[in-house]
Amino acid sequence: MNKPSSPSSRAALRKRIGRVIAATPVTDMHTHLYTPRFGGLLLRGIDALLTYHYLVAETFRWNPDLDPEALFSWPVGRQAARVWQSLFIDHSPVSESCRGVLTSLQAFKGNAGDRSLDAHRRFFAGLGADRHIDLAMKLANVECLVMTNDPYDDVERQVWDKGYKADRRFRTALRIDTLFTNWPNAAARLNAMGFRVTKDLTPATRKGIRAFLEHWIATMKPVYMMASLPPDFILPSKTIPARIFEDVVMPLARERNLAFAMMIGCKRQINPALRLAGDGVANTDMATIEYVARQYPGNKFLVTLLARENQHALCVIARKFRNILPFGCWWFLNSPVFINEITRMRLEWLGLSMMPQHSDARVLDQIIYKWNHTKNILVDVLVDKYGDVEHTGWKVGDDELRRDVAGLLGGAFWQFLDAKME
Ligand code: RAT
Ligand code: ZN
Repeated sequence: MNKPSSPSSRAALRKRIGRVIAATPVTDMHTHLYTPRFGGLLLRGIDALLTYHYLVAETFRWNPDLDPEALFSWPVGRQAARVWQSLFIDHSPVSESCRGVLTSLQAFKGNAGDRSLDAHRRFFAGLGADRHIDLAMKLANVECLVMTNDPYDDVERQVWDKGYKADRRFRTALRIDTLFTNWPNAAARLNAMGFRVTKDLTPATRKGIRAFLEHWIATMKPVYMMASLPPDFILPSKTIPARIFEDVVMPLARERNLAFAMMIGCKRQINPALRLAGDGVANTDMATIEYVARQYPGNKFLVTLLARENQHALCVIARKFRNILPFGCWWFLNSPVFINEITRMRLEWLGLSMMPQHSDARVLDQIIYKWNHTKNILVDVLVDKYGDVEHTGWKVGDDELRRDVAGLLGGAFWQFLDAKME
């Protein structure tokens, strides 16, 4: 039997891995952040951090008398003050979302301990958007943020229509949920945008949808297309969303060699009163993923699933199909207990051919905590994995370590996007 490595060589390995992870720039492959050109769509600063929907959901738990409608009607500052009082002052902020606020504050200010919300507000008050982005990216060591760009979003579309100016810190991703979640509405709005479609999926309608996608691919130059798909999105099937996916989206994605990101497992609005905070989780039908991987070997799929129960099956499918790249610990799975479990499982079954994390940040400052918390876990996990390898006498050199970590923090994603399947 191999002898376990001595504590001192483990400590040395931990130091090496920690240094490499800290020094490696990150590509954050899915966020809800925007360039300054998108104005108010880019959320940042303490009030936005506190009114993040994860914290809003927790706040209602301590405020049984608070009508959600009332909270949402308040100015953001007042909402933030209630969250601060309930989650940071009346109780200690131990949940992952609360801890995240503190980690971000600590990175900016050296210490998050101030109980005065106004003191934290003063810190952010003087920061312009550009400087704020640079600072947050530096503190998180993120070199590239992939936005989520939805042509169905009227506010966002106006920015594109006026002319978008690329920003070297950001990339775009074309989000098309609406085509799959509510076709009658999607069709009406396509017509309003000048793309001729009818509610039946006639050849002319397929052409109209394709023209819409081609227009937005040309305008946005996305690095991938994406959709969060509802639990009842099953393939193959005769439903209109399924036909749009197979007849229109797949051929176009293949022609352009554009990966399609499938985010599955969100059960929208289980408590509609909570609005953005009202979504739940549902298991994914894994046969749908098997089907697309097998049926479309020339297409590429970035896949993240919301239910913990589906994570093992996703690893197994990715072992069989190289056109599947599992990514991230999404939303309700982005907490230490699950990041630890899922990252270990993926490394054990897929090696380094996966993307362990994306931030899903909706507020700029969140990139700091989301990456800091993940990197801490990645150090633990990699110390175990490289430690096990080194027990055999297979010493991992610094160059090899840097190569591997660069892959996990972005390289595997870019390589997958460039790859031609078949
Ligand atoms: O993680 C989140 O904040 C969710 O609200 C969603 O944005 C989800 O990530 C999505 O992209 O649909
Ligand atoms: Zn998201």
